[in-house]
Amino acid sequence: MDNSKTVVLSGIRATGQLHLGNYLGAIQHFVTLAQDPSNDCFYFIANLHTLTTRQDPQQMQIDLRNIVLDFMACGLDPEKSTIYAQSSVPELSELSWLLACLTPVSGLMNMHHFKEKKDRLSEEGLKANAGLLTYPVLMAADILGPHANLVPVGEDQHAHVEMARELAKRFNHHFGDGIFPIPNLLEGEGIRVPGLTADGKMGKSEADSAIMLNDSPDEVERKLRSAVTDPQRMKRSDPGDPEVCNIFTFHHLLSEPEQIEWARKGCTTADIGCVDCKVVVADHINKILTPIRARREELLVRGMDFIDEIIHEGGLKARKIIAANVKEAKEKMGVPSY
Ligand code: AQP
Repeated sequence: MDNSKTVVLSGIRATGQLHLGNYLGAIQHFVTLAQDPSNDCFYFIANLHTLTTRQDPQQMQIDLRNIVLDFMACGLDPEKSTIYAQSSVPELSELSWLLACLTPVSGLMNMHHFKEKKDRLSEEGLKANAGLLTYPVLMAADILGPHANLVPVGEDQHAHVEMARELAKRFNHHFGDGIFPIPNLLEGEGIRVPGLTADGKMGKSEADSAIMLNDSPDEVERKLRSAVTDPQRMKRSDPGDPEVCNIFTFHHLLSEPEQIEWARKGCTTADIGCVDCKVVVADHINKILTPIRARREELLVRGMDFIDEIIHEGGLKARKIIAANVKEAKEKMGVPSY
């Protein structure tokens, strides 16, 4: 490993098809960062994290392969980035234990992500498992394992990266300066792409509320057409409030400033209807998805065996690097392999 490079790391759970939120919040940055030769990029499928909420062995393996296919359709090159499955690196679970012993339980219980997922499970009559509680510790191991410097993630994951930073500082303070680099988020706020339905989020398990990367142009238009807008705007002639409208958030994410102003003004004066706004957003989304769809088709012609090969090779490479770092961390903590 070339120590002069910036180590970039990020992961995606194997919980379904990738969606526009994954692309805009994370994958587009993966692709840009991977094009910079001063970066060494590690992108993985967090299949151990998947187990915290889903435990369907066959489906997880299908999702994992499809995500790697989509990574490549979005423009990642396995020759330039290390693409692997979390489960190929058992040392991550070992590091997670070391870090868990430095983590107060209260901090984990207060994590917004934990509370939200726990509530969603309880709505389905299910209980949160201990893995869900310790999710951020395993994520810290994912980040600190390859000595990551930069972690491109959407806004929902920022608190987890903050915890990884705290754990790196705590570890270094107790066991030796400079053992783990302190990982940084990408500069800027981080984005959250909203869902399309009233109470849904843009997530992998919410097909109606999310635009999937493999949705057809017609599906994108259909989903946008039925998306919620300002609930107070009942008729075309009613002025709307863009600040409470998810479609306006899409304009902020995808449109040029003049078009954002057109949408804001047109909505508040009732000069344009919600359908006018939605047509423009659907068009922006289809422009992003068209080349991804085309590349996925090209890749699929090769079958899926080459995807297995990529995951296998990436796993070997990532494991070699991470295992050496975890060995050092164990030794510093006084628990070497005897
Ligand atoms: N809506 C989003 N906006 C911006 N970024 C997002 N990300 C996810 N959703 C949005 C970013 O994508 C990366 C991987 O996300 P994940 O696999 O942890 O989350 P998910 O796609 O929401 O999948 P879940 O949690 O597995 O789905 P559900 O909850 O539907 O079961 C991260 O960088 C994340 O920030």
